Amino acid sequence: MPAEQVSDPSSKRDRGVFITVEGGDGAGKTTLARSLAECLGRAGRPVRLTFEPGGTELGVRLRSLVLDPELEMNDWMETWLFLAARASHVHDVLLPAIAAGELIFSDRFTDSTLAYQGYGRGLDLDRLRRLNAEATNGLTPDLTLLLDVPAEVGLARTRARSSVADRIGDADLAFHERVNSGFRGLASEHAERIRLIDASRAESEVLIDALSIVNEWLDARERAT
Ligand code: T5A
Repeated sequence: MPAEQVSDPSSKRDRGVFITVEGGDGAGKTTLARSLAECLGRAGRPVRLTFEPGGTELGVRLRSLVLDPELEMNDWMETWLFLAARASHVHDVLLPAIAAGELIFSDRFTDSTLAYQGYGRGLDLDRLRRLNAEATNGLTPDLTLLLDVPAEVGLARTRARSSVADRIGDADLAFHERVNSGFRGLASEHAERIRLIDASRAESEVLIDALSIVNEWLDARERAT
């Protein structure tokens, strides 16, 4: 497997910063991304928040298809829908925002495909990596915050919030446990990019850790340029 390109802050003086927030269902990604954006915005670092599957009109429509429990599809069909949503997100939102020098937080990106379709569904990881690279035109995040929470805790959170079923959230516990251990494996494989955060704690504690990781990374980038 080719090594992932390591983020070099000094080479990115004029471009934006692309940060992803990843984790299993109900890990608290959306909550954290919003709070981070609020804190960083108040500190004079405005953030663009976006998400997958979604982020564009096409992405949002594909999201409703891929999560629809009434629709039957095999695991590769599911993968292609996520990848199509990603291609649209990269082309229409991420690349222009990076070129414009923005600070971007995306709720999920390529690691979700490796964790859910690779480790969760059992699809070939190298093929998924190649497809991710094609869908993203080689774009990799500068930094990834991985929220780690036991699968049953995350699922209990999402089910407490809504009883509406979705094709993936409703998969069995063993599936979500494979996804979580896949995410942890990715964090060890890409320790230079992925920072693991214990998300079983209170929202405020998760936010403090995440904020300190992001501020440290941004400060290091500023010092290097
Ligand atoms: N998917 C996605 C793939 O299979 N492959 C892919 O390539 C991609 C991109 C949809 C599904 O698609 C799959 C993964 C998903 O199954 P999604 O919309 O991001 O993706 O789905 P979820 O992860 O289910 O999103 P959720 O919004 O449900 O979870 P979040 O964002 O992790 O959690 P959040 O912030 O909404 O919080 C959930 C609840 O918990 C509370 C919140 O208030 C909320 O009620 N909460 C906490 N409670 C206690 N302590 C904390 N620290 C808390 N943080 C949040």
